Amino acid sequence: MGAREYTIMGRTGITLTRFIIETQAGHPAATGEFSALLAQIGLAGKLIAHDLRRAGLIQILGTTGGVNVQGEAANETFIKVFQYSGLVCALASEEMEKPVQLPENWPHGKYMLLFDPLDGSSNTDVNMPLGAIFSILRYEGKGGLPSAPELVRKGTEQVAAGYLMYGSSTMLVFTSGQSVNGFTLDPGIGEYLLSHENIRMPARGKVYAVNEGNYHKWPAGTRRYIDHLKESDKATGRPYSSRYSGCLAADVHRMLLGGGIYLYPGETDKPEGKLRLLYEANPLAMVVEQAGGRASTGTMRILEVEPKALHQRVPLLIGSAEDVSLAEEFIKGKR
Ligand code: FBP
Repeated sequence: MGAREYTIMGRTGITLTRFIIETQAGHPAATGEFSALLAQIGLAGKLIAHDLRRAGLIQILGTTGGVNVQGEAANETFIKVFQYSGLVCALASEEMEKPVQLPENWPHGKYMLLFDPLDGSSNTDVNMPLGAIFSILRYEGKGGLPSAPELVRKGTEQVAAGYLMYGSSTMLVFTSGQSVNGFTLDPGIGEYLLSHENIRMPARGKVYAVNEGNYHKWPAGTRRYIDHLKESDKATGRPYSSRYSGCLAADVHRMLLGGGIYLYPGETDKPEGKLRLLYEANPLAMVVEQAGGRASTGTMRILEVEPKALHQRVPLLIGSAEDVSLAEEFIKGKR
């Protein structure tokens, strides 16, 4: 069931809160903690969207003296929304070297939240799409707060993941391991309404997103794959169109709805690429896989990558299953 005009009839158009309650009803053991956590992410999204919409007006330009003001502001918002929420026992941001210090003598939840507070930072002062990406893990440890190494977990251990997208409208898209659903913020009522129910990704697309400015830094297999996409061949829908927004969340959102592939490949002198495994690749890989797509390093499934460090980077190929499989063949030198 793809995206469709949301109406009040049927499930589309229902509020995020009702959707979460209905989903929770299917989990008798649910304590409501997870629902509250998702609702808090929605709140962070509303607050940041509000700031971003006014940014141009109050002249809060993206970079002042090299400091990513909006990235820091978004980071602060996530921390304010969660630090005293009692919903998490660990909070780690892509913007911070170490996890956020949570107050000791304060109630904690059983979830660990890893987040990229403002994705697409190069878009901040040019009014182009921005996003935020989140990954949710359950802490199984006994008592006390998890240490930083306990956040370094394989993508397959995520219990939920998703992203916020600040485009022409603000959207929250997430999965908790079953379907992928998208909610659009109706600023008039300040509510997220279900607008994209049970998103299924087309098996193959017609667009690709990559920073071709790095072409000469790529290994031969990656270059051959991008060349292949640009050759003319009606039967395979080539040439593909190039669509690179500078915001990973926005590009993946496009692929989720219309198919295609986003790549931030490894480079000959930087084989691990640019993107962060725990904050960017793992959560988006969970979303895309639940929608029928694939996410790979070029040689292995992103969610199977054994992480070694909180801020480790990983090459990322993500999108329609057939497109990612073909890209892997080129990168593995089979084509
Ligand atoms: P940030 O988290 O620092 O924004 O980096 C991620 C990102 O901005 C992605 O959103 C985007 O796809 C990519 O980096 C753009 O990188 P480049 O400018 O090197 O193409």
